[in-house]
This record gives sequence, C-alpha cells and structure tokens, in this order.
Amino acid sequence: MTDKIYPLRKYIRNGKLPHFFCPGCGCGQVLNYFLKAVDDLKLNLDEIITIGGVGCTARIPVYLSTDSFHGVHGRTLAWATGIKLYRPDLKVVIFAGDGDLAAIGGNHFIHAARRNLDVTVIMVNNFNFAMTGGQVAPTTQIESVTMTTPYGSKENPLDVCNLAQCAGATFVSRWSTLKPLQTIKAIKKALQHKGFSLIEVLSQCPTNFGRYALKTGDTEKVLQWMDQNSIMKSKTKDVSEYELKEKFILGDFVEIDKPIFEGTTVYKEEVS
Ligand SMILES: Cc1ncc(C[n+]2csc(CCOP(=O)(O)OP(=O)(O)O)c2C)c(N)n1
Repeated sequence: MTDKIYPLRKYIRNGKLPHFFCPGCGCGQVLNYFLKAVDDLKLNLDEIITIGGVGCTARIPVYLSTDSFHGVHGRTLAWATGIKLYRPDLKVVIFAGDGDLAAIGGNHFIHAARRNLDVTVIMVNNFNFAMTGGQVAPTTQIESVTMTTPYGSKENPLDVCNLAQCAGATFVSRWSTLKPLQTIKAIKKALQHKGFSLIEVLSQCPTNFGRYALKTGDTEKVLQWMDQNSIMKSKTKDVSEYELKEKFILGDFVEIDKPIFEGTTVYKEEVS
C-alpha cells in the first residue's frame, strides 16, 4: 500500500524510524533528496550499496532499505574500492560528513578521485564535526567560533569541490539543503555518471554549528546564514574575487568522461 503522506517510506528500512537526527538538522533532507532521485530514476535498491563512516551524516544509510555498510570514521572510500572492484555491477553511494571525507578520510578521497573510482559521494557539509559536539573541521570558515576554537578558527577552510576537481573527479557539484530541486537533479546526474562523482550539500546544524558559530540554535536563522553566504555559479561573473572568497558557490562544476578504475582481469579471475 502506498503511503500517501510519505511516499518515499517504501525505501526506508523497516522499523528504523524515528531517526536520530536533531530537530532542524539537514541530514533528513539529504536522505529524502537521495530517495527522490532513486525514485525518479526508478533504480532498484537491490543494486545499490550505501556506505557511511561515523558521524551524523554517516547514519543516513542506516535508514535506507539498501544493503549498507556502517563502519569506521574516514574509511568509506576504502570499502567502496573493495566493493566496487569485486562487484562492478553495483552502484556504490557514500554518505560522508565533511570531517569524515576531508579530514580523517582526506587521503582516500584524493586517491579515489584521482583513480576515477566509479562511485557517488554525497558529502553533507555542516561546517563542523557535529556528532562529537561541534569541533572545528577542515570546512569551518575562518574566524568561526566552534567548541574547540573559542577565539575563532585561524585556519583557512578547504574547498572540497576544488580539491575533488584538482584530484581528477569527473563529476563535481555543490548545492545546499535550501535548493532541493537542484540537489535532486545533481544526485540523479551523479547516479547516472560513470566515474567518481561528488555532490557537496551545504547543510544546517543548528545544534552545534549554529549554537557556537552563529550564537543561535534557531534552524531558520542558520538557513538564512547559509543563504546569505551562497551564490549561484551563474551569478559570479560581476562579483570581485575578494567578495567571492567569502561565498559558497553553488552549481555543477565538472562533468567529464574519463576511463574509470577497474580491477584487472587477473584480479577478477582470482576473486571469482
Ligand atoms: C577513528 C575515529 N576517529 C574519531 C572518531 C570520533 N568521531 C566520531 S563522529 C566524528 C565527527 C563526525 O563529523 P563529520 O564527519 O563531519 O560528520 P557530522 O557528524 O558532522 O555529520 C568523530 C571525530 C571515531 N569515531 N573514530
């Protein structure tokens, strides 16, 4: 029977709701955007493996009715590589926080992109290590107050989309929870793309980032901050480099074809 209130419920693992996300968190939105993309593309969930490391974002696969892997912090791409080499027929989708992907998992990320491993990475950027209480992360804005930078962060933030592009990723896109249609469209493109695809989704974390950096736990205010600090790629032409430095640029940045990383025939024969 279809659920009229929440038609995507059919993709949710039995008995897993309610979820554990804080009120106002964007992870539930990202989960829904992914399911909408799956539904639009009529993908078979039996052919998708979802992977999460550790963190709030990494919990997303726990709620999905796919085969999923919930492992250790920062190692999602190591498992994805193994799974993809053994079962290239499966779609592998990773849900990672910015800490998971760009801090502890940074090295795996660079090399998976360089190899053009055929996986989709959905990185939820909430500008901090949320699950552990709001520590500074590689994506935290300079001067931002966090639990571990009470006088403001003195580090330059990392642009993960730029890093992916430089490393060799073949699909790179950044959107935000405020842009559902564009995010769903980007996820659909990524799921159909052959090669390493990254979608960064800027997301509100009122509980930790909001509380420390913006001095508010009000979801609407955190969303307003995200909105005011974002700009569409198509509108950047007449904006100075200085102003752009402070902005999150939203859009599709890379969409190219390149040979993907596959196991050698010898390896495939050995494991079969
Ligand atoms: C090897 C290892 N190091 C550190 C931790 C502690 N830890 C758990 S979750 C987390 C932060 C997660 O932040 P992020 O990946 O940005 O995801 P978010 O919770 O913000 O979605 C950390 C540091 C851990 N569980 N394992």
